[in-house]
Amino acid sequence: MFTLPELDYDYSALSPAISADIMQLHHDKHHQTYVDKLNAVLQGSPDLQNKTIEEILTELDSLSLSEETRTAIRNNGGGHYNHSLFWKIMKPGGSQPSTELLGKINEAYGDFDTFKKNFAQAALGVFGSGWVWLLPDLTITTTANQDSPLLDGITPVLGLDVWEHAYYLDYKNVRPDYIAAWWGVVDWDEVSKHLNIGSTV
Ligand code: MN3
Repeated sequence: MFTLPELDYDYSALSPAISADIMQLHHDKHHQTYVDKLNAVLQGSPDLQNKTIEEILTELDSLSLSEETRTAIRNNGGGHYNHSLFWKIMKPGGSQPSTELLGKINEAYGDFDTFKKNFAQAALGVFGSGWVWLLPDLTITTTANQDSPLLDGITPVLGLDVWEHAYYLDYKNVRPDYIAAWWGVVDWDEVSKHLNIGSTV
């Protein structure tokens, strides 16, 4: 059975970038619902119950399941995995990218601001609900709904939730302001960890 992971910080700790109201609703209601629905659908698939969520999503296309079950796992398992990563790559006050990580980003994008502009542009290009991701090769991609890059066998290193439930209470429909504020709570040391590179600034 999957469980809702505890946050490493208080609901109010990411404010004003993300308010306590959003964090509580997002974690306690939205994420909990993905976990509950995932567990409910796995009741009918005992062979999947000992797998990690990463394994389930990576193998999903090749598993012998009804389309209804596959879709329910894709949505709710994706929701569980995506949000679990999202909470981890944020921390109060954020952190700066290490010299090594910055070097890699500069190599790929020219400079950090250009990277951020590209990432924000991708986030603004998500029509409706979805996510924007940074992948291990430092490319940026987006997914719809709760689809995870893991469905393609790729473990993301950074993700931004651009569903309206992630920002509407604080920013109404102004997604660019949410994205701009979110940079201030990104924990780049955690991103470095996912990339297996040093986290010393
Ligand atoms: Mn969400």
